[in-house]
Amino acid sequence: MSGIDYTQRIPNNVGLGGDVRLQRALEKWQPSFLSWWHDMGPDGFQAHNVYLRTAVSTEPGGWANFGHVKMPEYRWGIFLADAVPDRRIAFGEFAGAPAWQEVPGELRAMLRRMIVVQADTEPASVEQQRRLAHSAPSLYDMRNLFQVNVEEGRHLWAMVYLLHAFFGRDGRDEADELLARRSGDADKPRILDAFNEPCDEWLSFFCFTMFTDRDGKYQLAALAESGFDPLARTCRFMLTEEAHHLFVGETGIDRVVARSAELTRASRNGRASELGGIDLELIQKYIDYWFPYCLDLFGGEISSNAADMFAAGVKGRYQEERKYTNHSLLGETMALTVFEDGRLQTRDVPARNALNEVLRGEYRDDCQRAVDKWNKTTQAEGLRFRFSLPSNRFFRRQGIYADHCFDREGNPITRGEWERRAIDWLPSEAERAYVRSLMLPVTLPGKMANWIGAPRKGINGKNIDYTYVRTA
Ligand code: BYC
Ligand code: FE
Ligand code: FE
Repeated sequence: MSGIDYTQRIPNNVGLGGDVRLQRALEKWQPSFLSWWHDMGPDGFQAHNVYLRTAVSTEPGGWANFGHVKMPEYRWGIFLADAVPDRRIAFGEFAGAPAWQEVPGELRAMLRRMIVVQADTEPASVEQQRRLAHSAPSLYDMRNLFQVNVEEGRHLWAMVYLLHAFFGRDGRDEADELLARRSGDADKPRILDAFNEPCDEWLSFFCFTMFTDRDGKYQLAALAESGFDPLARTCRFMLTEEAHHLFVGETGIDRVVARSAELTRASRNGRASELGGIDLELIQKYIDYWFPYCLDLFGGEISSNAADMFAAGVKGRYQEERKYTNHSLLGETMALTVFEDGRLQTRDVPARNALNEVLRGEYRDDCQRAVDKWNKTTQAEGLRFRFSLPSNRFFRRQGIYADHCFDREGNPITRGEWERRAIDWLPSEAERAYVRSLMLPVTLPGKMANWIGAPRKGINGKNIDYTYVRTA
């Protein structure tokens, strides 16, 4: 056991080399992680050399070391963003007190639950994406998929570090459970709904990294405000990696839009599918499918959990310290649109109970910014087609709208009407089958599948036709 150079094998800035208890816990968990990665990580490409970025330190540039590696040999590290000297809790009942370096006893269950929910999404996404490489539209895209996958693996490590280092026996049990649940499994599913949805073709992958990883950004940012300092610092570091995942999703969709627009113009009937592309209307349907799933990830519009977490100083708002001045919210209210007595009406809710909705609002604005960009792309192609986001009430399965039916604009409709019209809004089986039929692998360096445009540039200064993935 001793004699292992921990800085080499598990790059870290948490003093792993000098912490025998933590070493023991991680040494037990690591083989299970590797066997999970082997079984549930990218299928069929474990022996390939992939041009990946590895974080080896938190120094400037240290988190972005590039080189070809085999994924099972990736050095999954444990990093906290630099400590803020004399950091204070910024919000809630304990505002002004020194940030916690250990878990306060009375907040133990709440913090553990939160860390487990966050942790669970990381391996879940790898499982959802495990077969995608077989149909990658280019080597560039395949590499980006693998980059996202290994980093979600590292995010799991980051959360498991917290469980092992701060939660004793039950933390270790939770860490084991994280490798036992499986995305989409009937008996042991992942915790949150969107992480049990299949993601088996690339249009869904781009929607996932655009919309689902973006939920990750906002949740991580809210946890980066936490009074529990190790959690805050872990999340701050994870956010540096997350930016690339969001880039993959946003520009991925933009490249599909650009190609679809080009094919639409070239076609005789004004449809990209005539020339083997994806119709713009169908891209909109995929957005309308994934976006509501991701709105669900923010939890209920009215939530006592959210109120408790804010009061306890465990989970703040997006940029709590920078953007807000009132960090208590006691006595404040927020107006929400609710569906009661058969109609939409406005109701004032205690502000702390509406915090999921506040975060969801920030998220929606960010998604709208991306939609506006895609619309610049269709406009530049001279097309009138414009994308939009559906109402926050459309197609929800969590929160106050979940038990009612609404059309895409958010107007209440009957269940019968929903069943008749859903097919106009969401991808049909035939449309999904069509998208899947386009997903033929393209592995010649620099070449792109017909349904997607080329990226503007390659990775880390390399050309687009660089061999980002190669056989050993
Ligand atoms: N599916 O009070 P409520 C990422 C449960 S993504 C299933 O309304 P709360 C990533 C809820 O647990 C970021 N269940 O909600 C992205 C609660 O159950 P209990 C992940 C759901 O608790 C891509 C009950 O319903 N991080 O990192 O205020 C790739 C009532 O809930 C769902 C986090 O989520 C759902 N969608 O908020 C890789 C941060 N929604 O407690 C990675 C940590 C709600 O009654 N999590 N429920 O048994 C949280 O902050 C909160 O738990 C939630 C829910 C925002 C998820
Ligand atoms: Fe992640
Ligand atoms: Fe991510």
